[in-house]
Amino acid sequence: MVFDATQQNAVRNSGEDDEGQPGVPDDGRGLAVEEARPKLKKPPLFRVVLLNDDYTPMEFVVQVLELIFGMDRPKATRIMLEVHTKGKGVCGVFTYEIAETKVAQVSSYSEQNQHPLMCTLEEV
Ligand code: TYC
Repeated sequence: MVFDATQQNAVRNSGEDDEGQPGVPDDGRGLAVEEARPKLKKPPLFRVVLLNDDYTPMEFVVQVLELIFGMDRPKATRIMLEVHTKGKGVCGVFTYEIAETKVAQVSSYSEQNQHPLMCTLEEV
């Protein structure tokens, strides 16, 4: 993360007398400078949620979780079974672009293999 430490706010300080804001250095011309607060915000995060269906083979879902979400087989199997029994399950939490890309990859890989497997985004 890059923060421009040279950003400064000019703050009017009292001129000749020595009564500026405490702790704010005076430049001798009636102006004091203080560091601006960094204008950084955490990006919004999105859950990629896998949905159950009656047709996609369990083995295919496990492969998708390994291939697209980088899970090992035990974790992929656990998430697949969670989706199978509860109707949906979280594959991971990502920034918007990455989450959208994962959803598109799941759709395209499932379509290529003629399975109706679906997943969606949920803002965290
Ligand atoms: N319910 C599917 C079956 O019985 C398996 C399945 C699991 C499908 C998870 C989709 O996201 C899914 N073959």
